[in-house]
Amino acid sequence: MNKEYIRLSRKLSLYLRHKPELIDLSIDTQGWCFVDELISKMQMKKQNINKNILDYIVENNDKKRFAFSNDKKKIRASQGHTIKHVSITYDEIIPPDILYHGTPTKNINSIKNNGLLKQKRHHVHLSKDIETAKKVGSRRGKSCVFLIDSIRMHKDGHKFFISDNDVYLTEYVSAKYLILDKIIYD
Ligand code: HQG
Repeated sequence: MNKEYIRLSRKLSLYLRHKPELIDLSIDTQGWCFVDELISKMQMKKQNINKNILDYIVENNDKKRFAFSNDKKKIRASQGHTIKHVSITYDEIIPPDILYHGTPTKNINSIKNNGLLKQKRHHVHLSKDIETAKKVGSRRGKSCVFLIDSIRMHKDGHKFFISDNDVYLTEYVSAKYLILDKIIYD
């Protein structure tokens, strides 16, 4: 994807996950907005976008962050929201035995003490493979990967969900479910 499309993709994340009010965009509780409205309101902000470009970005986005509704009239980010009124109904799943969470090394002590918190987002985000977790953690510098005993969490009654783009989601990971002797350092 060229630089201009990556820039537009970041704008889409901003509007669809975090700040729709910047372009006066209406988003429903499932995260959907109308494609026509999104395009026209981005164009009003002088963003060079149209239906074809949007299709291309949705199709080629590296993490498949965005999805169209079946009738293609609506679009949403599949996960990662901070918008208060959005509460997507995700499919509840039985997790794999182990899930992974990448994080900057500066967070290690706090995570060991307090567990994994969802911070501003609506869930704690977990990955099913180490490589993806490494990428997530290294967005903000030197990082490490925590292993999570997700099957024990599930057996203890904690719920897991999966987004359309295969991100594993849960409300909170208590420190007791972190496998501390297996932290993976870069
Ligand atoms: C950290 C990207 C200290 C947590 C990725 C993370 C993901 C703690 C940060 C998605 C903590 C929150 C989400 C504690 C958690 N003490 N730090 N007790 N508990 N943290 O961005 O998981 O590219 O909200 O480790 O692929 O990094 O945007 O969460 O470092 O799926 O599509 O608090 O964002 O997707 O940061 O990333 P974030 P995340 P996109």
